[in-house]
Amino acid sequence: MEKKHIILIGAPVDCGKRTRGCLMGPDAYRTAGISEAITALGHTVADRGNLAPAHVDVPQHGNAQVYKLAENVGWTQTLMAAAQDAAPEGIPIFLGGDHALAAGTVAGMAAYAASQNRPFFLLWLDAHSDIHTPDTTDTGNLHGTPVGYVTGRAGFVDYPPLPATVDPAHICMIGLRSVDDAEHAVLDDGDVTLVDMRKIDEDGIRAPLAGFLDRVAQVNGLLHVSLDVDFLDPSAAPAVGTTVPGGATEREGHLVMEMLSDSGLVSSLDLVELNPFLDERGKTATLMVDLTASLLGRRVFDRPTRRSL
Ligand code: EXY
Ligand code: MN
Ligand code: MN
Ligand code: MN
Repeated sequence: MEKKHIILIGAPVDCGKRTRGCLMGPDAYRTAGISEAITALGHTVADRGNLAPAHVDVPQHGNAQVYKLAENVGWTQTLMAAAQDAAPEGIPIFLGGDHALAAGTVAGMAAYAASQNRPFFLLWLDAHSDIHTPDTTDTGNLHGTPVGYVTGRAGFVDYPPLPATVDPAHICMIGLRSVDDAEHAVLDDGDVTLVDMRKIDEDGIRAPLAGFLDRVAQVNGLLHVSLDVDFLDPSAAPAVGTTVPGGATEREGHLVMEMLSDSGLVSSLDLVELNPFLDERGKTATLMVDLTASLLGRRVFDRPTRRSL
């Protein structure tokens, strides 16, 4: 496999929800040996350490439920800049931190794609669609809103203006099994490719993913992957505050990562929602590191890949 330069960026974002613990995520991945796993595959790694949110003052949002808006906006600013700074140098892997971080990472990578005149695509591996806005969320937990922000939905008035919005038709969500009514209102007749667990039960995970990757390849797209721990079944990945039973198996997770690796299309990766406080002797952190290694070329047997990462 072609050797790459991987840039690890710690994003200890814990403001996207009220349950604390994701702030320990980046160091849990380091403790689980993410750098060593990547260099063992022949890649080079730069660890940029943990970032901190920009300091912004924003008024209280009209929806009184909204939680820690200023900190979420500050993180979005920081990560949007960090993504655009890192992307030209290699493959950024954002070590979360909760899914609120994707507002900044996805927006930043979409801006980078625009600067390269390449179409931007997003693969959302998650039990949830995270397409709320600050106005539609019932919980006020902004980790349920990053897709709403990057697709340009109204209601993100205090967030940075988007250099480039993400076309819903360029988003594929796999693993869905917990979608709120206000999210159905956007998704049911929308353009996001929806692969819920029922579809995976019936058709497997390979076919829908292969179809999406073919679409990305046809236009030489740039693909950002956002992997939420709760995409996986809680029995395989218990260390997350928003577990939903009936998730993807460990092998389905590896198949997704191996197919992504073979496609050669992945430009960047979020690892989000790991809460080490809820883990079982590092089981979940280790699985997420192993999945990252599969994305970066780890195989039991070498196979003629169609394209390297
Ligand atoms: N849809 C629910 C909410 O808006 O609070 C649950 C969101 C869970 C978000 C996690 C990151 O995927
Ligand atoms: Mn201030
Ligand atoms: Mn999520
Ligand atoms: Mn989720």
